[in-house]
Amino acid sequence: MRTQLPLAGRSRSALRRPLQALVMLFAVVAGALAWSTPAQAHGTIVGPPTRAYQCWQKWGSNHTNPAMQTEDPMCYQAFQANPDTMWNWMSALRDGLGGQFQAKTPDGTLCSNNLSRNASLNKPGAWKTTNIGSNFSVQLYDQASHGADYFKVYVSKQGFNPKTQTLGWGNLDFITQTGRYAPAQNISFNVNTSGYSGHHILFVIWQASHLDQAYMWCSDVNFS
Ligand SMILES: [Cu+2]
Repeated sequence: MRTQLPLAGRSRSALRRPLQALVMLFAVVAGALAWSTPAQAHGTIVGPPTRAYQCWQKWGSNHTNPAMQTEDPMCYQAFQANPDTMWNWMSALRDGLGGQFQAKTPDGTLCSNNLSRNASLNKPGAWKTTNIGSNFSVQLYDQASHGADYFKVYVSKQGFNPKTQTLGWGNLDFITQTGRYAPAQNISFNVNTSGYSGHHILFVIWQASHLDQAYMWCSDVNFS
């Protein structure tokens, strides 16, 4: 037995090298997946941009700029509360709501989709607005191409003030529910409204098609 040990040792180390290479390759692939998965998993409304997406677009590559505090206090407080809200602008989702959006989303948590990690998005204040007309298009960018069972679109009532009031279901006018959309990275649809002026919250629910997975967001718009 003893005389065979050196031979056994050699063959073991000869085996170890390809095994080590395989382990390293696996680690590299797993690391790449860990980085790319959050950024490719889901989507958001990019037009008019949702609160987190707009803050990510405007400040994501410049989020340590002290000017944000005075130029854009709402994005500033969101970054202070949790930068992950912006990095994961595509991940404002909950599974298994069964269409019970109102029952499972308390007043004051609509803009965060009742996700505590995104609570900063519910804060009233001077969120930057996107100018739109009474007829406008809503654009979803979905890196995962889930498709849509439907979108539900609401606009905050005329007289509701997003700068001072927290959004609840009673503050919304239901505008429309769309039909189904096939899986695609970009989905857009038109919305017709009337009677709105000034700063409103556009509230959109996306019921994705691959699972019972619901997204909710607020976009700040200025009807002009
Ligand atoms: Cu997804």
